Amino acid sequence: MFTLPGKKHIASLLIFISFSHFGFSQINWWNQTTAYEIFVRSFYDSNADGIGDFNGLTQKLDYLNDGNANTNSDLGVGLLWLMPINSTPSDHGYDVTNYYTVNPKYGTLNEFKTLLTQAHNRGIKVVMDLVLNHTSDQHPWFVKSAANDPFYRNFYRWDAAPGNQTGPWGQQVWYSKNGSNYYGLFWSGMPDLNYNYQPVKDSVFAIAKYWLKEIGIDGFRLDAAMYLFEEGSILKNHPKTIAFWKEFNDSCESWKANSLLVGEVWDSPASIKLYTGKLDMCFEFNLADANINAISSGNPYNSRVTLNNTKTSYQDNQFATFLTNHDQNRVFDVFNTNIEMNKAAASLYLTQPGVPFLYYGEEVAMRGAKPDQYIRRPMQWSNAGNAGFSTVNPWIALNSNYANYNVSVMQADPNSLWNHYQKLIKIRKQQSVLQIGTYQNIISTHNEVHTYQRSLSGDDILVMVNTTNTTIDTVQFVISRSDGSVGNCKFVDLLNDTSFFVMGNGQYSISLPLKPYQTRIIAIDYPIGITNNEWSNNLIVYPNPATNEITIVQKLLGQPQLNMQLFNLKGELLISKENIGDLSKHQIALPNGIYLIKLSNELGEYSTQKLVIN
Ligand SMILES: [Ca+2]
Ligand SMILES: [Ca+2]
Repeated sequence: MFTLPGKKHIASLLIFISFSHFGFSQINWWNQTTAYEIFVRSFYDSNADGIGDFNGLTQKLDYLNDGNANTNSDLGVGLLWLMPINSTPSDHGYDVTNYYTVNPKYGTLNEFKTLLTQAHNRGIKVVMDLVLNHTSDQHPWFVKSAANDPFYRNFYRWDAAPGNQTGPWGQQVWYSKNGSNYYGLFWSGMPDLNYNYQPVKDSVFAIAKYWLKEIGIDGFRLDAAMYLFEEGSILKNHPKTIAFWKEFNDSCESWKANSLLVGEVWDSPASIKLYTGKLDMCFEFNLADANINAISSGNPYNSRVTLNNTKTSYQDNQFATFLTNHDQNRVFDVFNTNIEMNKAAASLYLTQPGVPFLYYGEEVAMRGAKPDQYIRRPMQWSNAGNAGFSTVNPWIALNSNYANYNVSVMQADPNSLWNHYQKLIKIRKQQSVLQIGTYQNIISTHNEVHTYQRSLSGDDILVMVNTTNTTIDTVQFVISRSDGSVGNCKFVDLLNDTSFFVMGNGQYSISLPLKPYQTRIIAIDYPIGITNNEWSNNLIVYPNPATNEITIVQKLLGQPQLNMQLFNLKGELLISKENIGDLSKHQIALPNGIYLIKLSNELGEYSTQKLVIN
């Protein structure tokens, strides 16, 4: 069969669809987008009280994604994870006092609904943090429980004599109150719910149903998902917890089809694996650490091993990737404010398998190291007063670096981290091979270059990230097309907008330079060799090698008119002629070397041959 770009893509699509029916390749909406984690309190303040709010976020939706694929002024993310929006006495919101109301400092429920509608109008999905392991100690459930209310007493775990049991990381977990003790995994202000008590399960199922069905949220990020059940010394990943999530997921699916459940299981990959097929996906903390470490240490080995392991740990691409989140020191601090390192790390997770989650402000190099409030400071929009976040002093001080590191300044600089993120997100959006393709490490002459191939139904993308601050003159390696097809290929560097041809017959020897921390994302275009079909077998170019004139013959009679194009090995078009007839001569006044001559017709058929001039 001759090679024809249009047909290839139709064929890809058919394979793609049929595979998905047999579970070989999952295509969920969350696999087709990049996500963005937002702390509403710190995103944008619309009413001059120093606190970010729903209306502020609505006003900034066009920054996140304006719904128009042709503009480059937006970041291009398609899924928002909102940190807790429910009523709470705290700044962070992970201690809920009412699961049916929103934090009044963020706005009203109607304002939240407007945000949701406006996001959906732009093709943006929204999931919210759902904190089910514990509540605030000010939640009416706990207040009644502590007061020995007969119905609510068992909503929480009480023990008159718990002994000296400590938590999963050795911390205090039992706190005394009114003559007994309650269990609080994280701190005394956040008592754990008792999931062995059926009314608790019923209550949280009703909450999920409300937000999915009544309000129209697209899913939940599940805080502390491995800690629901405790029994004896089993304080995490209890089999009952795993079973609970399966039942919860099935119910959510019945209330809203294709709703997303993404879990925080901050544990080893072996533990996360327990949730495969129960939750839709979990955050891959191990891979995040390995990718950051690859850039910090200049050695991507752990990242390569971790990525290999994801193939057997999870269903294809069903895990969430990131660099850091709201619980970790910001990545710009981790890299000692080195922008090129930050770019390289961004390149990794945005070209690897999984669903990437970008923590707000990472794209403008926001700084921050713990305590928690310092890694959740106001978004840096511009170098105006209060970084454009608010017209008044914000709820917490801004980062001192906002004058140079903000959306306005960095959007205007084509080499900024912001523009790097924007390009990566756009390339990922355009290339389904990056979203749901397979992953394979490529061995090269330079172990410090993280080199890998993503493949999907005959489409291949090669990624190279230099994890060091050293210039590398040539990185050499050999790759094959995943579908086994042969012929010369055009390699298109999607990030740098350049292309080159590589001659080969199924195996391609690549040799490329890399600057410090440079990324290359290279699409391997369809084979353009002499195709083995009747039409191209009857196209003759001679002499070859040639000196200054070639003759082109189309031997079969009654064929469509031929067009001829001649390229150098960089893919630059040197000569182009249309309707050249069945027998024609062409003067070729070019330096000695190797060229590619492409003959095509109006049916879209084409054949490309190597032409040597000497
Ligand atoms: Ca406000
Ligand atoms: Ca618990």
